[in-house]
Amino acid sequence: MLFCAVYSSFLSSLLVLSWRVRTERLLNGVFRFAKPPLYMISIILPTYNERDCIYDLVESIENIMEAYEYELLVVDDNSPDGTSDLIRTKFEGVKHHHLVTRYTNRGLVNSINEGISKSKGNICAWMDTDLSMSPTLIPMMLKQIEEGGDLIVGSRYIPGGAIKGGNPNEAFSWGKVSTALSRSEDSLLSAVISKGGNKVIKTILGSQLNDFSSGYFVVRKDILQNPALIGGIVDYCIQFVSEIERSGYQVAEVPMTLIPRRTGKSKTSNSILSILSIATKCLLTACQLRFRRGRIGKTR
Ligand SMILES: Nc1nc2c(ncn2[C@@H]2O[C@H](COP(=O)(O)OP(=O)(O)OP(=O)(O)O)[C@@H](O)[C@H]2O)c(=O)[nH]1
Ligand SMILES: [Mg+2]
Repeated sequence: MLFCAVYSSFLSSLLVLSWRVRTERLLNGVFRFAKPPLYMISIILPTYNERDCIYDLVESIENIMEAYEYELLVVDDNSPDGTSDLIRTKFEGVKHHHLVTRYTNRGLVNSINEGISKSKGNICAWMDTDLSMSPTLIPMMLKQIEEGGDLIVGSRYIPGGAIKGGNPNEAFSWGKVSTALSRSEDSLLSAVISKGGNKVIKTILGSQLNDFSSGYFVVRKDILQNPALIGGIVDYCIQFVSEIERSGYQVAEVPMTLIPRRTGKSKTSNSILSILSIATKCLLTACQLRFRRGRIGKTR
């Protein structure tokens, strides 16, 4: 009698166990693609006098990133226009939204570096905060990371991308460039130098990439150096992407179309002198990298 009871309870346990294993397998199969990704993304938003843009940008990121585990870090250089005050109010009580107000060492690169060092995610992203770069690219860039990418770059100079005010569906022509420029405050000189300069830098470095002055990145944090970024407002990008590419990491580009600034002021002047000075700095940076370390392709 006792033997029968023990035997039947053993049999029923076996049945329950096999049913559980089967159900788990089935559920895993069905929900394999619905599983939340095993990462957290820190979105760093460097700001200087972007009071009229940053609120809308934060709101659209909140909508786009609803399904992801993420944190927001607005890094503001104590903007006189009160960007920090606005964001402090907006972020009140929101657990994963942080405001970093900086009072010393002003600058875009220092701000992004501080955002990275304060971030808790294992993936970092940053972009301009004047609404010129669409946050809708983030999920696309994360997908590339999920597929094995280490650094993903928003790129104007690949098919599907376009300069400020441009139409990504139109083939390149200088006529189209002039239409695009009429929609933005950029000059023809800056457009020519940017497009031509990026080609020259690609050749100097022997890189697979096409946009070395993008400013829109998603990257695995464990591959970053400390400090992650070195250089000025534009040339830091060259050093950053080329060093990561040279180290043998997977770097990919996704097409990006820049949207003309609708409010606020540009921090990079459009004067001929300033454009030429930035271009010279970028060229020197590329040459230094090339002669210090050789062509990217050759070191692999
Ligand atoms: N924290 C911080 N952010 C900055 C600083 N300078 C610029 N930024 C931010 O860096 C981004 C790029 O600056 P922009 O003024 O848009 O420069 P740009 O894209 O060359 O110029 P536009 O033609 O106006 O788009 C923006 O999000 C700025 O708010 C700075 O000194 N500190
Ligand atoms: Mg901008």
